[in-house]
Amino acid sequence: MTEQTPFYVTTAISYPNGAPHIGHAYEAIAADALARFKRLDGFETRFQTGTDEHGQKMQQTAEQLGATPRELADTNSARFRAMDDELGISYDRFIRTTDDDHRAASQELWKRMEANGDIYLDKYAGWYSVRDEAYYAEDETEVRADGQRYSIGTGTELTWTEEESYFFRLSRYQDRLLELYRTGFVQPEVRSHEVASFVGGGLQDLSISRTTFDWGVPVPGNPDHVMYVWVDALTNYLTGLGYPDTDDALFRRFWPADVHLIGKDIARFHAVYWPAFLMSAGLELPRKVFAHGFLFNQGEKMSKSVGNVIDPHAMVSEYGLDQLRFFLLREVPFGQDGNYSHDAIAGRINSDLANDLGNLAQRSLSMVAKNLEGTVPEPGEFTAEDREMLAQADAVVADYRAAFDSLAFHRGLESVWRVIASANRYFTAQQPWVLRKTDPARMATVLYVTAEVLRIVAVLVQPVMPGSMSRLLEQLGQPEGQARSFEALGTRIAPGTVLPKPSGVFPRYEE
Ligand code: ME8
Repeated sequence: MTEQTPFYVTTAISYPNGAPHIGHAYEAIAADALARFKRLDGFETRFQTGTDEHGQKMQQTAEQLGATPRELADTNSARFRAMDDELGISYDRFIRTTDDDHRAASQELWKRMEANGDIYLDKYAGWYSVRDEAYYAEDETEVRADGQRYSIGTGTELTWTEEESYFFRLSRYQDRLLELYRTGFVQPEVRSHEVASFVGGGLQDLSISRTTFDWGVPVPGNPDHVMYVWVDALTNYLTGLGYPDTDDALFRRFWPADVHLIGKDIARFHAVYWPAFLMSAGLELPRKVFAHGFLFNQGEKMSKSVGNVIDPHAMVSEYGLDQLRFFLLREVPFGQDGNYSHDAIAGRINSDLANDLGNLAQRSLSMVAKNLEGTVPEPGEFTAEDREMLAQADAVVADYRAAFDSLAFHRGLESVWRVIASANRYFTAQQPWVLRKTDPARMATVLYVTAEVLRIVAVLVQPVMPGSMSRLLEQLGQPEGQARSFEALGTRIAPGTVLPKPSGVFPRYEE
């Protein structure tokens, strides 16, 4: 057995101050597709997601609802976890920042930063957004007609905050951070430029504790303070590997993380604060921070007040799980903003899934069932067309892998669908239903080639549509395990393989 290479992917951990929405589902699905892809591609993969439960926003929301923050967190964290389970998210750990092991991890990180001389006590006076759990400098704010002050970047309301606070010497890390951005640490490029210009503009030290509420991790040695929620939130990526025990098998195997997958609104926290904390604590940096775009509802930002927030559960019920997963990853170039609309998803279900892939499978496999006793035939000598078809399917593996490794899911899927389109043209041109009478041996070869192309497609698309590709692979006589791994892509489907009775994998969407 060859030694597997470790791969650690994380999502952002969501605020459980309300129910999950489609933006949360989008991030979970993308990270899941990446984790499944790496597993199938032979990596020992660890995948972590969860909920970010401390801070002023949680405390305030709980007060408004007449609940304790803990009750609010328990209720909504369970909803996030239920969403993940419904979406088939294959996480290895669902972390909650109220988990016992997380307090120790956050406090240890703090102590390490303190030991490095990077933490001092002073007074904070400035603007704070509870919605964003973020501090903003004066020039990042504006006063609107209502006389209130808002964040220019996010439009959230700000409150003037003045209190004793511990500070982190972020200003010390400016040069090292700028150096880091030159290595491609932040992706896509547009986000890298954004953070580099923020850091290049000069860094203020960061307020990292609060005294006006108590829902958080206590600061070591001063229980009047709780940590700024982002300090403990970011630490979750370490907690899940057994930190502070750096000899823990998980920590040794999986740190540093290969990629933190997050949304573009929190790039600053992951690309500026987080690497600075880690440098200060003397820990290795994650290899990559990838910020995806935002999903909009027909071009509009989703918000509770507009009433256009999309519930992932309703989407799954309406369209089907794999259909939703496919749509989100195929439609939106990963890293850019994207749009959801009913017409777009219904269109993709009917064209890409039902027509292109579903029909190809149905047409070819039902011919195998009817004319070849449901058994993969021994092919005759391949014609130029057969060889070309197989060569195209073989070649897509490298493109797909390259696309997924750079998180360009849409590009990977697009390349597979080009093969499916060719296979449909090939099938139509070869007319196996005519060959059935005129040249059955040739028909068998055409059906063999088509089954082999379908096998390659189904193996590749598993990370995106695990359930339906599993059913398709079942119909192609490929048992779970090794036969479905990417390593098996190089071995042709075996003549003599007995296939179960075929049934449709992708129903059409009917209004
Ligand atoms: O930011 N489209 O939590 P969160 C796409 N707790 N992605 C979206 C989105 C949308 N419409 N709305 C939100 C937090 N997201 C912190 C993270 S990590 C140590 C702490 C994404 O619940 C968002 O960008 O506000 C983020 O990556 C994730 O959902 C959780 O957002």
